[in-house]
Amino acid sequence: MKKVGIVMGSDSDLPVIAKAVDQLKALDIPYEVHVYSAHRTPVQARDFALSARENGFGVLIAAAGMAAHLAGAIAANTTLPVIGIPCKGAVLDGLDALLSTVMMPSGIPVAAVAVDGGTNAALLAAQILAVEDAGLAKKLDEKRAADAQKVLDKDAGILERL
Ligand code: RP5
Repeated sequence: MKKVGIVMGSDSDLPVIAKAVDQLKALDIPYEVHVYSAHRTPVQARDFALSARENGFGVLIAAAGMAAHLAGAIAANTTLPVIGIPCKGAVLDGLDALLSTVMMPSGIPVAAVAVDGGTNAALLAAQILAVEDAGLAKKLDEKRAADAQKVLDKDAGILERL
């Protein structure tokens, strides 16, 4: 199976990345994690993106906060699918990172998930890999069914809680 490459702009983004890693582990998807910043280590971020396809990655996740250019900078240097996670910062509640991540110029797409959306980033990466992987697609179907059942169980018990 192709690997998922996860890059965060700072280790302060780790709580968001942990959610993505947990989800990838639950689906037995191989991954690598790196701290590369679009601003503080632009050469390493660029080199990682440029070599990602030949290094066995199938999809990349990039998480950053504030002026969150990481996902865009990664996407500029690869045609692998790139999923951006805008991370909540101290000042603007993640709106800064959300807009920085999602407002990409035509020609360089980034698939942005919600602010701090580590779980969905991993699930979207899994769905991309599952296009060519029937076993992974089955696991995703089973997870959807299990998640739906949890909601149905809550529905069945909701009156008792009122
Ligand atoms: C961004 O700036 C990082 O992705 C992080 O979300 C934010 C703050 O970084 P630190 O100052 O905590 O290293 O580049």
